Amino acid sequence: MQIITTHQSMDFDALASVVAATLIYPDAVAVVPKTVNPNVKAFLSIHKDMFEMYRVNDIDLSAVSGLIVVDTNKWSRLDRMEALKNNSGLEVWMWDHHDPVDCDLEPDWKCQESIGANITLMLRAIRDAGIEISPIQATLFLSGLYEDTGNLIFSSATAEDAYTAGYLLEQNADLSILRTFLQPAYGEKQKDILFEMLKNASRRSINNYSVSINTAHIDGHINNLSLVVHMYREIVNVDAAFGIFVQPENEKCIVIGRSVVEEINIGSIMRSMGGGGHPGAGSAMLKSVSPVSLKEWIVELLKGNQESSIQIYDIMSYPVFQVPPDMPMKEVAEILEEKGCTGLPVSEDGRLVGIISKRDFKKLKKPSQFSAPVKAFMSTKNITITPDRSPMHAARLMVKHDIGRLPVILDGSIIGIVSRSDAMRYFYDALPD
Ligand SMILES: [Mn+2]
Repeated sequence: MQIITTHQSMDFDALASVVAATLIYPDAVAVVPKTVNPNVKAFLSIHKDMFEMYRVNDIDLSAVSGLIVVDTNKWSRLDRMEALKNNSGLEVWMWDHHDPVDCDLEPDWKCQESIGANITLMLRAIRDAGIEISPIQATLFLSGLYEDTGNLIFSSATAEDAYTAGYLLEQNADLSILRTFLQPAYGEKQKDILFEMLKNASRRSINNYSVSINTAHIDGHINNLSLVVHMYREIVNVDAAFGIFVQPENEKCIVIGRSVVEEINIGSIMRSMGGGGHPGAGSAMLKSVSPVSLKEWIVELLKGNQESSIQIYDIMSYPVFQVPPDMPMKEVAEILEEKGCTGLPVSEDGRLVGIISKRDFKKLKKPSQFSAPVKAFMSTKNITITPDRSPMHAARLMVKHDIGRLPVILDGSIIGIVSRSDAMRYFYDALPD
């Protein structure tokens, strides 16, 4: 007998991948884990008859000769399947889109790729084989795809995920059904926790990214804590947010993280804590650890485990041509023309005193003003940046202060300049893979 299975706390991508696997392996039996996410449970309660599925207790594990694992690469994430390791000659197939770090399944065959949703990988095979899918299947598959890619906005989402979403809409995936079930259950309990977290909200800077780590005590099991952390991150407006949820009665702590910057990889941080996840979202469950030391641990991981990030140092222009404050405007205009740039720092003894840009020339009302010194027209806002900050931080400063260039200052001296076009080039051309 061949069985298909997936990870515990089955989400839409996992269920979608199981159902897709039944199309690819028509003789195999779907065996789903006991723990199912609440929104998937709601979907299954209505669509139960559409899908034939079993629990591990319903089957004789010793009779299993083939195991098809979807949407995970770890034995520990499967529901009571360890016994299968004793089955001699067990063949294992694996379809997974998670980071292969710590992967302990050793499949005989695998399709393992970093892609937004696992269902995208399965659908590639389904389409290649010319297998038709029903509108209900398309709806389920699209739910999985949207959930794992955050409606295609997580940085893990790929063009193939988007094309696959288009294909599923062509197959009549029903968006109103999908909305009903994907809409997370945000209730009184979640609201109370979110309010509690917001009351104690604090933010800090780690490696130049804004981070908030919040501890909340919860009574018993509460669904959808990840949604609470998701909303918390948006409201506190940080690059990454962590919720440490303490359940005192069983000495358990659940850590949930969310990040919107590529440089903070939640999945790898959670893996270090024994959990898992994607670059943008993940969780871990820890026993007998104090929330205070957990918080310190997260900070240490954030400091150490960041992906190598691009800094201003890598995108700034240098050396920087600077003009003295007494230089007449006429000469400044000539230099701007000659250098083909739109602005220059004004400095005295290597120290920044202002910025002159083409825009400032509009302040000149009569020709005689062209002999006046640049210091009379320059902007003295002097918003600067240090070379270790991120391009995103530079972009934010430019938007906030409505300026087109930022002098890069190290130990009080100008070592470079980063302009709007440097930032644009970084965001559009030079994004690291
Ligand atoms: Mn997935």
